[in-house]
This record gives sequence, C-alpha cells and structure tokens, in this order.
Amino acid sequence: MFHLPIQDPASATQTPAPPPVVDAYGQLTKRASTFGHVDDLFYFTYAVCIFFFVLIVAVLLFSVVKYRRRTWDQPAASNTTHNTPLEVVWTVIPLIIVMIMFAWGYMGARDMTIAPIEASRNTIKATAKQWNWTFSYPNDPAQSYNEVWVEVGRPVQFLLESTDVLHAFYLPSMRVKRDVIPGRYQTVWFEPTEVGEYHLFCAEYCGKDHSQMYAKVHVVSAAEYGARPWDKWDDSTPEAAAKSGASLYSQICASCHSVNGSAGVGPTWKGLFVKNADGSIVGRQREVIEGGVRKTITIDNDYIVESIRKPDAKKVAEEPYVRNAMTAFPDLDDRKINGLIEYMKSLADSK
Ligand code: HEC
Ligand SMILES: [Cu+2]
Repeated sequence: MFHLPIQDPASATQTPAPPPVVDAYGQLTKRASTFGHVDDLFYFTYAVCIFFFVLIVAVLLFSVVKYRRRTWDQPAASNTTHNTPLEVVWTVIPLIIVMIMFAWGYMGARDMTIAPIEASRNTIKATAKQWNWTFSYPNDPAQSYNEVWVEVGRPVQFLLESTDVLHAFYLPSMRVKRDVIPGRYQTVWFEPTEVGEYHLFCAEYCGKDHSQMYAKVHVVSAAEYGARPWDKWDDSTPEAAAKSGASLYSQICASCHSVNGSAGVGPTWKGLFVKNADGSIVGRQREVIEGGVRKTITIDNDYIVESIRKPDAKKVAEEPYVRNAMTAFPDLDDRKINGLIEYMKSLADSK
C-alpha cells in the first residue's frame, strides 16, 4: 500500500534500455552465459509432455470410436486384466525419462550452487527479511536495499541469508533460483552478459507483503560498477541525513510503519517526536513492556537505537501493536540509524 520498494527517482542510475525481454518462443530472454540447461531442460520436459499428451489422447479417442458398444446387448469384446510386457514397457520408459530429467536437473542445480573461483572471489551477500532485500558488497561498508549492482561479464556469487522466515532468491533473466533458509547460508552464482535492469523476486511465500518483496538488479559496465553506485548515503547536514533516512525508510521500514498516522503492522512514526513552542524537539511518552514489567518511558535516541537493534528489549505495550513483533536490523550502522532518527524528528513538524 505505502510500500514502493524500488522507486527512488532522485538517485536512479542511467542505464540503456534493455533489449527485448522475450525470445521467439515467448520466453524471458536469458541474460547470463551460464545455465543453458535451464531452458534446455524446460523444452525437453515440455516436448515430453506434449508427446505423451498427444499419444494418450489419440489412443483414447481411437479406442472410444473403434471399441464402442454398437448394440445394447453386445457382450464385452475382451476381458483382459493384465498384460505383463505392456505394463513393463509403460513403467520402464517413463522411469528412464524421469531419470534423465532428474540427472539433468541435479547436475544443473549443482553447477548453479558451486561457484567457480572468480565468482566466489566476487561474493555479494543478500540478506532477506520480511519484506525486503539488503545487499552487502565485498570489502565495502556501504549497503544497498532492494537494488543491487553487478558487473557485466564478471561471474558473481550471492551468499544468501534470511533473518526470519523462508524466502527464495529468484532471478528469472539469469535463470537462477535458490531458497533462502533461516539459520544457514545458501549460495548461487551466474555471469551476466547484458547491461540492463532485471527483476529479482522472492519466490517463497513469506507473509503479508511477499508480493512486494522484489528488488532491481542493475547489470552495469566495469566503470560504472567501480564508481560504487550503491553508496548514496549523504549525511553532510541533518537535513541531508533526514533525506537519506527517508529514502531508507521507504525501502525497508515502510512495509510496517506509516508516517501519516495510519496504523500498520508497527506504530506510525508520526508523532514519535513533537516540536515544542520554543522549537526544541522531544519524544512522546510510550507504554512499553521490559522484562515482563509494564512501564512508561519517554522516547529518545537510545530507545530508537535499541528498538532497531534489539526490538525485544522493550516491546511496545499499546494496542494493537502489543501482539506484533519486529525483527532486528543488526546490520544497520550508526550513520544509517542516525539518518532514520533525523527523519523521524523531521516528522515532528507535520500536523
Ligand atoms: C515486519 C514489520 C516491521 C518492519 C519491516 C519494521 N518494523 Fe519497526 N516495529 C514493528 C512492530 C510490530 C513494532 C512494535 C512492537 C515491538 O516493539 O516490537 C515496531 C516498533 C518499532 C520502533 C519502536 C517505535 C515506538 O513507537 O515505540 C521503532 C523505533 C522501529 N520499529 C523502527 C523501525 C525501523 C527503523 C525500521 C526499518 C529499518 C523498522 N522499524 C522496520 C514492525 C516492523
Ligand atoms: Cu520472501
């Protein structure tokens, strides 16, 4: 509803329009040099299905016409109940076909998850959580949210992590899909061949906003990649920090927190801070439960930081949020949290 994960016009990067997205068969065009088996196996399975469909329907129709009962008292032409050679044939042939699909798919899945050395040296971590994606680049403190940049022609590995429930990393243009499983790392790799923008989807139903859990994948030239386009955090002034915070909010907090006073999964941010007549900004009172004890606190920076890093320490005790939980964002660094706080404070003015 108020969740627009991949829109950020101010910072949109210039990439040429991607070439046509579907091939002659209406399939989404493949943009990776890797995993040709996905399409081959798809067409093989498709051909097998069409072949058997036509064969079975043809035999069925033929039999219906040829062996139909011509008069009401006509006795059955045959009472055969078994035919061992025929049964062996129709068991063994499908078994062979299914084993071909299995072996082909298994080898393909293995190729997709065991990365070559160039790809493992270029590993981007993708953290999935309800309902967004966070990307961390090799040896780089800056992260991006619901947008990721990869270099054209360079194999890349994704290390997949979930901080809450099952998700799945699905990038159809690159023909890769991999479950993201809480409590363990999964990997997947590919080599993009075409500059452009592609969609990454969550392909495992993961709750209310699962359908909003998609990200944009920018495949860019080496020069553009070298400029670290994901590092957009500006906190040179409190206003700039609030603006950066607002953009981060819309990417990873807006699915649960509104800024206009309406109720979401979590409390609205409007009115967390209020502006006094003298211009000073102070936090409102909040009923919380800490260690099972209900108390009233005044919202301040420490409380916000704690709510983001350790949301369970003080749970909001006000209806209807008391039953809802927030999962921690342990990866957000101080600069990001400061930007979010500046943004919350900037809302103090809004009536
Ligand atoms: C999956 C839903 C969800 C997401 C996403 C989420 N929150 Fe929350 N948040 C909640 C819920 C539910 C509560 C209230 C219950 C509690 O304290 O855990 C809450 C409480 C809070 C509080 C305490 C607010 C108060 O009114 O006392 C802060 C601060 C907060 N969240 C910040 C954030 C920030 C910053 C982000 C983005 C980085 C974020 N939240 C993303 C669900 C979410
Ligand atoms: Cu998901």
